[in-house]
Amino acid sequence: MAFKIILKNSWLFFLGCLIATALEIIFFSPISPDLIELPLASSVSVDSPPNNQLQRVTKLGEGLLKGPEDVAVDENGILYTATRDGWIRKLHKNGSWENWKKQESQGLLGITTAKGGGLIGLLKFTEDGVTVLGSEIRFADDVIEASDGSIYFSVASTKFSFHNWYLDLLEAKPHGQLLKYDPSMEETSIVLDGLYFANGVALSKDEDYLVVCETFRFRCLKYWLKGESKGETEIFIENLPAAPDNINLAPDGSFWIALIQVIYEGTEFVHTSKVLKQIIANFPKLINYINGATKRAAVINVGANGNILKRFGDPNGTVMSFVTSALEFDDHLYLGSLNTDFVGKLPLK
Ligand SMILES: *[C@@H]1O[C@H](CO)[C@@H](O)[C@H](O)[C@H]1NC(C)=O
Ligand SMILES: *[C@@H]1O[C@H](CO)[C@@H](O)[C@H](O)[C@H]1NC(C)=O
Ligand SMILES: [Ca+2]
Ligand SMILES: [Ca+2]
Repeated sequence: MAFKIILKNSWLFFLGCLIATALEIIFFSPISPDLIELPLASSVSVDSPPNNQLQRVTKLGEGLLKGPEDVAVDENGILYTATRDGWIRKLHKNGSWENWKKQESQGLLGITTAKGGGLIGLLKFTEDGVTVLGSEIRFADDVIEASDGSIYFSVASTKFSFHNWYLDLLEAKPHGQLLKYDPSMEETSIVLDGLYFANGVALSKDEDYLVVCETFRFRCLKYWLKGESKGETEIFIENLPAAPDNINLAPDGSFWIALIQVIYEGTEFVHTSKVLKQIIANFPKLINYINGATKRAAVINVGANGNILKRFGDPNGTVMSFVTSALEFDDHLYLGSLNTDFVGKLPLK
């Protein structure tokens, strides 16, 4: 009899603990999730037709560069990248790397060369020093400068920071923005709000529109800067086979977009359940099981009309994974990644 009561009590205790944990997970969850619209199964697979071109890259600066997310090349052919140790490094044409500028933050992502010389990240770096663009920004992502000096940049999330980017994906709410910094007024204004993780930003060849990618919406938008449609937004490309990160204009007027596998194959169901998302968000180690970014790499070349022209991949991530940017220069593609210690270089001809 006594044994039964103890057993009953321990079950009650167990049940109580379970309920308390569940309530705690849901009420103290760092996220209030929505569901993710996954790309249609019919969307072309990242690996179709299968190719492993990204396994053939030459590794630049191997061992020196920690997570070179973005790359930029200036008119003299000098390559720049910002790495996770806070350094901005330059690759000179003679093949030697220079530790150029160091900043406190390890979260400097997108960079672009400035028209008047130097480099623009969220900060502008010149030989003379560093200038801060605009106000307090939690999670700036990519940046581009127009020929009139305006600087367009994306804020991936106004809620989560770079270190918590996966929570933003789990929450799946549109916390992203596209901003414009006007250097003559020294003012920053919002161009587009309510974006789903605003990431890569690129200007078209004639600067008549810009493209901004929404990572976990698996699409990129076109925002018209000139002409009849000025101020209007339309879809540039949607239903991408993986999540778009940085985008760069190619010399022929097409664009290179890096695609990241933010959802590990077979774990899509997590993104269709709010409770599961809350549980995962409470146990950050679980995120490693559902995030496929480090498992493979893919980049696509998209024409100005939004058609996919070329695709390159590393389907099993043997050489490169988590490729976040692809930049074409002098018949080569330069590839940045958050999971390598080098910049990849691939001949295009
Ligand atoms: C390469 O060029 C840079 C910039 O001109 C120079 O500072 C560096 O010393 C050169 N390195 C070698 C090994 O020649
Ligand atoms: C990855 O793919 C390459 C061919 O593209 C193959 O040679 C290699 O064995 C694969 N590695 C793994 C771990 O599957
Ligand atoms: Ca860039
Ligand atoms: Ca990015």
